[in-house]
Amino acid sequence: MIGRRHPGVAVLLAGVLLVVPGLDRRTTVTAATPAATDPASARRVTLGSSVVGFGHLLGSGRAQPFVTDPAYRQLLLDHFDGLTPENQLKWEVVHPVQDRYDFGPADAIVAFAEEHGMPVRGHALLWHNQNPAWLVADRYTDDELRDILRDHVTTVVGRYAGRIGQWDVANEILDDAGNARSENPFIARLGMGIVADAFRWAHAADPDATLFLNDYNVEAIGPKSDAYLALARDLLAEGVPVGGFGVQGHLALQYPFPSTLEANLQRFADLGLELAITELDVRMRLAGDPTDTQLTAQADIYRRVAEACLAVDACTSITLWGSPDAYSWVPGFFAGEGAATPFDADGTPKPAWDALQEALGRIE
Ligand code: 9MR
Repeated sequence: MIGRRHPGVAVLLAGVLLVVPGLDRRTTVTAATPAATDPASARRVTLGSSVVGFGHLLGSGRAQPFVTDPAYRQLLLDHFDGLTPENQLKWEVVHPVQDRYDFGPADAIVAFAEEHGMPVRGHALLWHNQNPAWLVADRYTDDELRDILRDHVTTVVGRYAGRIGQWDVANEILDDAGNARSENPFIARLGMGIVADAFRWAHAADPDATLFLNDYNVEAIGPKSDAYLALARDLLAEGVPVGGFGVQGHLALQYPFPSTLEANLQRFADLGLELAITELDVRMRLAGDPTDTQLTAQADIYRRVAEACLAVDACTSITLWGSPDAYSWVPGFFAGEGAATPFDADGTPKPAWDALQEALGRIE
């Protein structure tokens, strides 16, 4: 259904199954017994993790923990309800050659998730990064490029129809000023109309999947989130099947907390969209191990994000990006920063994990 108001998370009795829109179509998530007096436990927000390291072509030295590290797979099972392939559904992995798709890495994760009753988010169909050389070689006519995208969206979404409940269809398509991102190879050539096409093709391939716009630096109310709000409103007015807005949540101790997060989520919810925190992590500058002060401040940020999501009925999931710290993308991208996930390098929970659990009403 287009632009529908999601019903929120159905609240049933303690210990029975709760329904998470979009993420629950083939699986339900067993609820922990909520404390009757705790408002945070009035509904369950799906807590997901990205799955790192398997099938990622860039960064050749990278570990492949999903394949090689049983402790990592156990961490996923012990702590998370759902999974997002971190790199395995990006073009460079899933569509490395024009006439060949490689679904092996994504299939392995989706099968693992299904085996364990974990819903899967799909990431990402239209993005400016991690595109294979053949795609960005600029040797196609506009019509050919459009056909290539249609084939990709149709094939990838179609393969997982009924199995991947949410897709980040358009990822990071606006810059920080709120303008169309010129590095996006499809938008650069075909204009913003291609975004609507991508949503329509994805919807045709899996009418039940919830289709998201997704970006970073959109946690707070500001020029970029304003532009997304306007874009979402326009797309919905045109009947484009946008169903959700994903706020990535790559936060850092050294920057102010986005204190308008809840209000920002709510205004997208008011359009009828589902909300998700899609890539949460909280990095910090390090000189050795994190200090207790840093760990406490980090825990506070995780807690505040969870509280903001819980405060908005249409916010149904929080995905942590790349837990544990050993497998986080952060140190490779921000020199001198790290410790961004709620689990230290060997998978031991940090104060941030307890704070997140408390905020979500999963522990007292
Ligand atoms: O975590 C991903 C990392 O392994 C990749 O090397 C990187 C390449 O661009 O992408 C990372 O994930 C990104 C996500 O797909 C989109 N939002 C920003 C994330 C962090 O860069």
